[in-house]
Amino acid sequence: MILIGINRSPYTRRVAITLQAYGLQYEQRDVSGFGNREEVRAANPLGRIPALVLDSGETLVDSGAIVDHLDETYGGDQPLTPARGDGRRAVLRVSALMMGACDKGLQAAYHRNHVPVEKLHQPWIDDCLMQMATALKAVDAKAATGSAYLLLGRLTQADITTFVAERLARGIGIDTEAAMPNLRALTRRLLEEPPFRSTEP
Ligand SMILES: N[C@@H](CCC(=O)N[C@@H](CS)C(=O)NCC(=O)O)C(=O)O
Repeated sequence: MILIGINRSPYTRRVAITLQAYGLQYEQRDVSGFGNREEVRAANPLGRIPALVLDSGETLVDSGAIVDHLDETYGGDQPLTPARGDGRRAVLRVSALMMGACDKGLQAAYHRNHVPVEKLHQPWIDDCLMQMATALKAVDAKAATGSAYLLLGRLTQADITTFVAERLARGIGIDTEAAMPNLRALTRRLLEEPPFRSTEP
């Protein structure tokens, strides 16, 4: 399999961590949506990373669809997102919050980076960052037990999406140490595990 994208992208890193958590071999092409438009569009007409080229040649796009395929194919009876029931709903809820938090963080970052200085609208940036922080705080409350994983007593997609969202939040200036200390402690622990450590950009 070939993973298209750089791990600085939270969505790409989510897929990279998932591939490694399942013990899968893959190659990675370090390309970004803005820096390598042609190569990215050849894999994904929307021009976004990640994309995953399967051994059959088929290309999957969007991190949610990719991890769903990996769960179905390699997850056995303990996929990172459970196949059904309360556990599935709980993991999907955290994953949706954390992927949405990444969306909001990147909207703020794109506005900062792609809009001429005289057109910057700080209230919009502040609002996006506030939405991201509020979602992270909701997950911080879940991490308050201090257990190694957020849900189900084992690694799930809830931990992976939380990990990448916290990393992005820190990168764009949210003080997660002060505002979400439980969540920060969780991501420190996760970083000790090989799939998290080896995907550090
Ligand atoms: N919902 C998508 C989001 C992917 C996404 O927004 N990727 C960013 C990189 S972090 C990107 O390629 N942005 C370039 C663009 O939107 O033009 C997913 O989960 O894969």
